[in-house]
Amino acid sequence: MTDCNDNNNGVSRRHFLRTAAIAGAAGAAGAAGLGGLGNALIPTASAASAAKGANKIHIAPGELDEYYGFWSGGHSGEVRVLGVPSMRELMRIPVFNTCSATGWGITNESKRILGESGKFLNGDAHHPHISMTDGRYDGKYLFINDKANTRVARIRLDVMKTDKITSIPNVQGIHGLRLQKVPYTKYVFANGEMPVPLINDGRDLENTENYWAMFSALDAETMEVAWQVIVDGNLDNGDADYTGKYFASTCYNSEKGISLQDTMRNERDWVVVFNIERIEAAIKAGKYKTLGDSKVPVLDGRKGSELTAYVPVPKNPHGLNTSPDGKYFIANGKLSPTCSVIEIGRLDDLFAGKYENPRDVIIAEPELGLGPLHTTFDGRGNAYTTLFIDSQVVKWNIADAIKAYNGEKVNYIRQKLDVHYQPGHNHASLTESRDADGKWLVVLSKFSKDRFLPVGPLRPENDQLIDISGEEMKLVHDGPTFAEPHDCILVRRDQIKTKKVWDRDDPFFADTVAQAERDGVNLMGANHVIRDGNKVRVYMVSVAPQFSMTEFKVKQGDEVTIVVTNLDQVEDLTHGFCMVNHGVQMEVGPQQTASVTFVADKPGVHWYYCNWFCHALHMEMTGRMLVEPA
Ligand code: CUK
Ligand code: CUA
Ligand code: CA
Repeated sequence: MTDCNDNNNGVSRRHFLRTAAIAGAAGAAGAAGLGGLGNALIPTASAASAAKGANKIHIAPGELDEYYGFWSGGHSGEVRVLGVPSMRELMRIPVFNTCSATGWGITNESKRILGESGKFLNGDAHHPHISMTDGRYDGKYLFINDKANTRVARIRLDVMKTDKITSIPNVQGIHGLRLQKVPYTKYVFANGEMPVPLINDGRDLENTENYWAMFSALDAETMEVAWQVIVDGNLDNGDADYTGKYFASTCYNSEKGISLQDTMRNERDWVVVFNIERIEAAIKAGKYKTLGDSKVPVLDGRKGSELTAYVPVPKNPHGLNTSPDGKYFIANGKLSPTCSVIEIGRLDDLFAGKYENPRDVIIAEPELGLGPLHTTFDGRGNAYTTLFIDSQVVKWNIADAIKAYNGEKVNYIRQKLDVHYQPGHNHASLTESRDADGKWLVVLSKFSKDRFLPVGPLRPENDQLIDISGEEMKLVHDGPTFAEPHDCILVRRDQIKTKKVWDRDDPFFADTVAQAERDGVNLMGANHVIRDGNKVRVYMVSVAPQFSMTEFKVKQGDEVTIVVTNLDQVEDLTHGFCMVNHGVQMEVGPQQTASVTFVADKPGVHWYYCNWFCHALHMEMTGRMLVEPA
């Protein structure tokens, strides 16, 4: 019997997985690990009973989805756009990766956006978030972090292209990323995860006491780093509140440990709350310094600072999520089976010094199960927390959890649902906004194991769709994904407005248009070959199924720039340009100008062709570059 015929044996396979995960975590944790955590005895609703949901999942051919979903692509470095609830993948948006199809990382337009960091061919995109106005998605931008190369990128949602990428100084590994929600997304908040020396130039390698992590705020419009705040410990995940005043982050490494064991030494780590008002006032008052070559103002938010408050929570917390009613920050326990609920309404008093014990802002600490990582909300007072080790999602009621914390005998757990397997993030529709509508829940499970046809040792992950519109969660769809979406965001389809063809004055290719103007070239018109020393700029247009220029001549060693403007105005009529044997390939959308530069280092005849299928005669859409020997 093969694995995948083993349908009757689901329970024991799950059991095996769970045991393996605990063994793994406990092994890592050593003696101080997971012993004594346990509350896996609450009855679970079976996945097999998840037959019919109240929501309509089947989207017939030709029908459109209700929601856009934006998935981070993890260490593939991209962002993916899905339709929800069909879970059909609609598009991929290259960000920190190179893309053969669109030429991202190859074209001049993308290289300008990638800047110096374009030398990196990899990225690790974790947290996609959409800009907001008054706590509601405004559909303008999507921001995403790059943990691998310490960057933050912005995607324009009108064209679904990356338009800015910023490398963050003074920190290493941007992990948590969230946006200011109110009054609007003025700041993009980015958590530096790995502590490093303040000036990390080799002068101070060994003294880990002098390693620090920082919280960064980028101006969402300019994408410049507005300020940074040094913290104790490190920063993992965070979220902003609905007043615009506070941002909270988990820290799992209060020990500033270097080894895994070190990072689990303390019984408690903390949530650090940033007082944005006070930070802005301190910047205005000039109470900052700068570090090394960086001009970014840096403030000191270490313990004792009036800019921050440190709230102890059980060891090694992970996700931090703001409830859509604006009342709570919820820190997910990870190594503790609990979530810590912080009442945002108490933070003014905390910063005013009215609490002796900062833990007095915690108003509930429900025990949920093993390995709580991330929490999401239905807008009806319920929270949904992923339990990594238990491979479950637990639905719990926040108000009841508060009652239980106050000693009342109430059961705050509403349901536990098996998911497959080892979930990281989960995300309910519109959950990060005031509009949280409690319809769909996506659970991003890290392991798929036996859920799909086996594809070799590397398996897909499994993003499962759960109907949460009724009392009971119902699992309705398995969605295999390639490495490795960490997170996703669901937004109503009317909240996104996309263009069908490019505007000719789009900033995406404005620099190329400016170069054409300097060359006296009308991009919409005739062909031009402009020689400028050994630089040659070749301007042509495309109209299906032809390039206006079917041959041009250059000399061996010339640096050739090809500029193609797609004159087609027809929706969906994208052309491409590929120069054979030159590593050159790009997308040219309707009314777009795109350009690519390479060295014509081989004498001879080199064909180019259109690589996006555009016409019955697409194969014939070709031309020749004739390279004279030097
Ligand atoms: S992290 Cu990946 S499962 Cu980067 Cu949001 Cu929690
Ligand atoms: Cu133009 Cu294919
Ligand atoms: Ca710790």
